[in-house]
Amino acid sequence: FLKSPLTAGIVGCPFSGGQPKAGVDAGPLELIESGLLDDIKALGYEVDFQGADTLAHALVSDGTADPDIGKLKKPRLVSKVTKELAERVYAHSSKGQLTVTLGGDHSLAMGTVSGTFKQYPEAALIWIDAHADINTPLTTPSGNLHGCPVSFLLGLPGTSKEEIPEFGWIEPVLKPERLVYIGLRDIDAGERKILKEHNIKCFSMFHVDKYGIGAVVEMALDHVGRQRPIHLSFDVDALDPEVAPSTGTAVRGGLTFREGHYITEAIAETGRLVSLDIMEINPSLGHELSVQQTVSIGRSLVRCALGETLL
Ligand code: Z70
Ligand code: MN
Ligand code: MN
Ligand code: MN
Repeated sequence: FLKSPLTAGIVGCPFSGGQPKAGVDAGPLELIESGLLDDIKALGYEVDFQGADTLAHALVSDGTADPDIGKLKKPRLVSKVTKELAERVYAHSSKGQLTVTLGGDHSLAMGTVSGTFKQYPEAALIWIDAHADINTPLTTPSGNLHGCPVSFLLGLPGTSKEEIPEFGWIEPVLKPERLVYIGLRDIDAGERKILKEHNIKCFSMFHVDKYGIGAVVEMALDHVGRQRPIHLSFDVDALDPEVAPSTGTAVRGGLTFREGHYITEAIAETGRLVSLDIMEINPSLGHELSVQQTVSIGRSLVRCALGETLL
């Protein structure tokens, strides 16, 4: 799917508006400053990078008020930023680049997945997370849009143009059978119902323990189909908090360092990765060592997804 010379299109998204904690917007710059671009070049990729603040202009408030819509918080801001992001991701994808989006909170996936699937309508979405992020405007307990991106991409009830015109630009590009989760362990009641109703394949931490990460990734790839382009959306809170502490909603009992990396390596091995998100690194949470550790793991996940450990 990708054109040679292999080029990584890097999109930095300093955005925190999909959740309440400040600081997650500093994730992209920390990743870049730690040397991520040189890492990627060292792997043999050309790098197409527009700046750690690619979306900065979209983040500048134009002064219009953004009251809640139902429970949803900052809906217009999230919509505006993710729409812009979708266009950026599509611009990279349509040039045959492997797009790497650095978040920012996970509401950004409304944009990344929209942009990727515009170029690759038959793609599969592999979502690595402690959370399912599949709440709808009707089910969300928190109103935080980082808990909702998947429902908009699937076009679930409550997300349609008619019901919420503010997000009318999002096309329901995703089919439930092309979506698979790994790492889940904190699901809301409404989400559980949606996952069941739509028969969405979920590998929770129970399954990782039961089958081992190797078998889980094989089953995940079998489920979505082995010939499809892959969008990998990686929320670092899928990892255990002892491994990646600097994130907004840490949940105990997550993926080990190796399990997290194994996922990215196995997907690199397929040769079908077209788009990667690294989300929810918050450098303002935890002590300096925690932050270093979390940024460093974000960076190594990108390297592994781009093939570092394949010989
Ligand atoms: C909860 C909600 C969430 C990330 C927390 C939490 C969602 N299900 N996602 N942290 N990354 O508010 O909808
Ligand atoms: Mn998430
Ligand atoms: Mn999460
Ligand atoms: Mn939340």
